[in-house]
Amino acid sequence: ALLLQDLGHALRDGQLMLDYQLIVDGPAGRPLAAEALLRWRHPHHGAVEPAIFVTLAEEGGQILDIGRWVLRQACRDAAGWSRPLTVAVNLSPVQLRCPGLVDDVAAALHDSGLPPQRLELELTESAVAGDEVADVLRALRALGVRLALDDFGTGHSSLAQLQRHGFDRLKIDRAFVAPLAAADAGQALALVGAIVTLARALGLACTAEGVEQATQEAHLQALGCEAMQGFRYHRPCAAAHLPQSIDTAL
Ligand code: G
Ligand code: G
Ligand code: MN
Ligand code: NA
Repeated sequence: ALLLQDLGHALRDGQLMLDYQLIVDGPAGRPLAAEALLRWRHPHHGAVEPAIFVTLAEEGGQILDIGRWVLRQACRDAAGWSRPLTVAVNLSPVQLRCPGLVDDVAAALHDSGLPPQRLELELTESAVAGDEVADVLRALRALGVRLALDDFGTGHSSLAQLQRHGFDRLKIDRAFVAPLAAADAGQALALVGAIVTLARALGLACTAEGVEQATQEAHLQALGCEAMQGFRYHRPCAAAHLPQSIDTAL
């Protein structure tokens, strides 16, 4: 409860920040995108886990102000990068159900000058489960931004919804990527292979999350997954350090 009170002024007091993690095109490691990851440095407790404070902010309603700030900050950061990488921004289901979202996205793009096709919004399966989000997803697509389905395979998704909502990308949850490192990865290979095939059938791009090892990378490449994200390539870093990571990458 105290944490929730502190969250109320964390934004105003400059305690929230964005880290970024590069997403690359495979073994060569050429960067394609960077995902913005929200961080809270609490004055007494230090770094608070996003899994904890994002949930608190959703319950307390602060996620609307925070989410608006994330969108603006991420677009502004990306507009200043030396290469035209995509910036991926996680959206809360609460934001998706708030009427102002489309205007907020449009304003963040307009004020930063970032071309809309360089912004990719990451939504979870549960966030897009209902029919009531169809209109807002259509309006977001009309702005020209990209839509990615995050943590794919861990929630409830109907294939009909995947296609109808016009997603551009599936992000394979790291729960499926982790077992690809095992010696007996047969079942994991079959699963990830099926997801990649599904993505292709629906005309979606595919990103594997949580790639840490060469074995995982080799399997993912052989299965035709074109984009990789994970500690193997890049650890999330402060916004101020990302330009250097971009410049030293291939
Ligand atoms: O970086 P880390 O693995 O700790 O992130 C934990 C969770 O927090 C992830 O599920 C991620 O999607 C979520 N998250 C990170 N940044 C944001 C954000 O800006 N907004 C929302 N709603 N969730 C975020
Ligand atoms: O739910 P979402 O996919 O948005 O969460 C992204 C989170 O995954 C980030 O918090 C990031 O720190 C974490 N992450 C990124 N790469 C790796 C990895 O290679 N291994 C593990 N365990 N976590 C990772
Ligand atoms: Mn994500
Ligand atoms: Na994810």
